Amino acid sequence: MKKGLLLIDIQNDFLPGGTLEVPEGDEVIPVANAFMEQPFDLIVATKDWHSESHGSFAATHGKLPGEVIDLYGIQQVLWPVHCVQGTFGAEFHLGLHRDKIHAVIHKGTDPHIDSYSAFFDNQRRQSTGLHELLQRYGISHLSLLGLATDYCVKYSACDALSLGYEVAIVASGCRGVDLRAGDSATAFELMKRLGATIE
Ligand code: VGL
Ligand code: ZN
Repeated sequence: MKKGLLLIDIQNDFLPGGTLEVPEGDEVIPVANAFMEQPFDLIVATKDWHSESHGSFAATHGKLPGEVIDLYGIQQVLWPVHCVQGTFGAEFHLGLHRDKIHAVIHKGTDPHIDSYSAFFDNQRRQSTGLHELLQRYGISHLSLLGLATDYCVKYSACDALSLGYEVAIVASGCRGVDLRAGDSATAFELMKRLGATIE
């Protein structure tokens, strides 16, 4: 049984002071660092990695963050500009022990579609390459933590479960956006109902 650790979007823009700051987002960093000391067979981190004027940005549409639009046939919550490729906001937090990370998966690069999941875009058309990578290393068990519980962690966990992985969510290493109060709690419930363990 081979175990992988998946660190979701621990990037400056999702941390306090960032453009899409997740409340208490910085509290996941020590948890991530401690987990990276455990004997995982593969440690993968994702980066939300948007083009300028990405379709998920409110400014791209002259709208305000929080509005919901139809983006090429699917509902899209509009966000502040965040994690633009090559900017400081898209970098991992400096306190994250990046030397322990074996591979980085970029997602959300296509300007026309968002990608909350670490595996596929929101229409499940394009793979990010993560599943192929995990298969190559024979990984069957995944521990997940990072940002944000109610978006990228949730979507990544759901895809991992549907792909047949055993999934453990490290709750102490996750924080949510909670646009609506309770979104993160609902996300934990959903992940559990679909078969993840919450630890
Ligand atoms: C995320 C909103 C927009 C996330 C990414 O990492 O959860 N949320 N882009
Ligand atoms: Zn994003």
